Amino acid sequence: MIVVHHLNNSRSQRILWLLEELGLAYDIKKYQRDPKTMLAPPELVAVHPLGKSPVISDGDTVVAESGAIIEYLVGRYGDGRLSPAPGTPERLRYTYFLHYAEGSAMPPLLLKLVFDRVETSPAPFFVRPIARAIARKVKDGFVRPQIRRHLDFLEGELARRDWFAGADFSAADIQMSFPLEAAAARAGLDAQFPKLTGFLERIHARPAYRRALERGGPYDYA
Ligand SMILES: N[C@@H](CCC(=O)N[C@@H](CS)C(=O)NCC(=O)O)C(=O)O
Repeated sequence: MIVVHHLNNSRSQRILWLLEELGLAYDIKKYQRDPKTMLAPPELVAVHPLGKSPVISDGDTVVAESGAIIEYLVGRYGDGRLSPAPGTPERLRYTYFLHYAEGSAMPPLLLKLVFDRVETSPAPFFVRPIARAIARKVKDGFVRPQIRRHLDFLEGELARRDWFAGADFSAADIQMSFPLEAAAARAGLDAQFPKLTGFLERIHARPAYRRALERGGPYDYA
């Protein structure tokens, strides 16, 4: 039996969604973030040394890292579903977006989250203005323009084709959902980007997405 080690409000929602799309049976082991630090509880370290989610186990096999989990599940159980045929331009785009989502899209979004916190966290009065000024400088000078560049790029991609890999929905769209949901929640992805907001509406309407939400529990990014 496949077990998903699922942290509330996290990237592991994508894995539940993939399993629902593939119609596979699975169990969920739920973990709650610390409400103050938002970090995962230490029990996750027993599953994988990094203590992050998602992680899955499938018998004795443990797989961490969303992209690797998606490749593992689609390769082992997909029977050709949710991934374009090898050797095609669609397959190359599929591979690209599987890596791009975590390797390129998430870092500036994570920086935004961190510097938003620096700006708003309580600090001694003599440190506060300096911390805020640094946070603002990094966000204005680097983070916001980077996020804008990514969103413009992605909007252009979806202007050329319906889904990230090509004409058909694939697991690359599942992988891309998290950075886009995060950008919509806190980084300016709005109606200026009609292809991207349309993408989010289309994925949120998928029955498998809805089922995954029911099983996974509350998810703020959606
Ligand atoms: N690139 C990794 C990122 C994993 C990751 O950072 N997961 C977050 C949840 S969205 C987490 O476990 N955060 C809690 C923590 O770092 O303690 C992946 O895609 O699997």
